[in-house]
Amino acid sequence: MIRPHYSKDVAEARESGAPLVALESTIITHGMPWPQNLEVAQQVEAEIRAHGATPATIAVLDGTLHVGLDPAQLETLAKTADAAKLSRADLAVCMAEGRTGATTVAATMIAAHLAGIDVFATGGIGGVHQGAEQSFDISADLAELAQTPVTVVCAGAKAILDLAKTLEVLETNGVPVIAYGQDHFPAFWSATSSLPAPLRMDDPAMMARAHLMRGALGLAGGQLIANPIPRKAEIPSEIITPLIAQANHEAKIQGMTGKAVTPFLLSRLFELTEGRSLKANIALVLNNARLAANIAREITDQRKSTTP
Ligand code: PSU
Ligand code: MN
Repeated sequence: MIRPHYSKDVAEARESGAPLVALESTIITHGMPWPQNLEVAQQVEAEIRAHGATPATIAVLDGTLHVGLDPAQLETLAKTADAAKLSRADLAVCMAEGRTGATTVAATMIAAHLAGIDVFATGGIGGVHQGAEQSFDISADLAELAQTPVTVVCAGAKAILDLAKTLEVLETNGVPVIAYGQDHFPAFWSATSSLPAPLRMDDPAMMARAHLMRGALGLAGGQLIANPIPRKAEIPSEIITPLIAQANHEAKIQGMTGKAVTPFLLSRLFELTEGRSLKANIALVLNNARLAANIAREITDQRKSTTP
């Protein structure tokens, strides 16, 4: 197996068995505009450190798979306007060709697992797009959750997706979807939705226990933790719903397909909501970073206490 390049911090944490939290980089290159993308990436890393874990931002730089970026590398990536978007299908090709790319949820899970990292924090996952019955557009993130044993903390999924179908596909593929502290599935901008969450947990220690239990059962695949956006940062649905409809309509009439669809919708929503979506995004990503750090610490502690 290939050995990724570890940053100094990540290498030290791995050696001492300290808790680590993986972070994706597509949110930096294709999810937020410069320079807020860099500021948010730095804040998320700081939040994970403040909660007792080491952040490991994952990306491919000039063909090398990096697990943990130093501050200069993070800044370079945030400024790379033409970075590729790497999902499972693209990762090996980008590395073979010596190019630079940012990892999606799917590719970040692959790299995290390779590095022995159990927990990964992000904003929103990819899912089943609206109109998927025509377009067949279903994110590779869902298949990855079904096969790679990493616990992914997100704020649910954006309503650019069909949330009900997304939950159905996750259920079909045996992915536990666990809402944190509430009975309903959170919907990224909104703390709740009309959809009941398949599972609920109120304690990060139990999420850690379930993660270890899946491993002990030899089950492939990860867990999806759906952590609601803090209430004070929510965007009311009467504001966001028509803008999502507009963005989806524009994607359709412009003939967007494949991996271009999600980045197009994300950047249109940033434009359409102006500052508001960015503020909400920052609040929810930081909230996810905190929960992920707590789960990672619990996993480390529970492993120690059961290893003789
Ligand atoms: N949804 C968001 N923000 C994001 C993404 C999705 O709300 O940044 C990014 C993530 O990297 C996710 C990817 O893994 O888009 C999914 O892309 P696709 O739908 O093409 O699989
Ligand atoms: Mn897609």
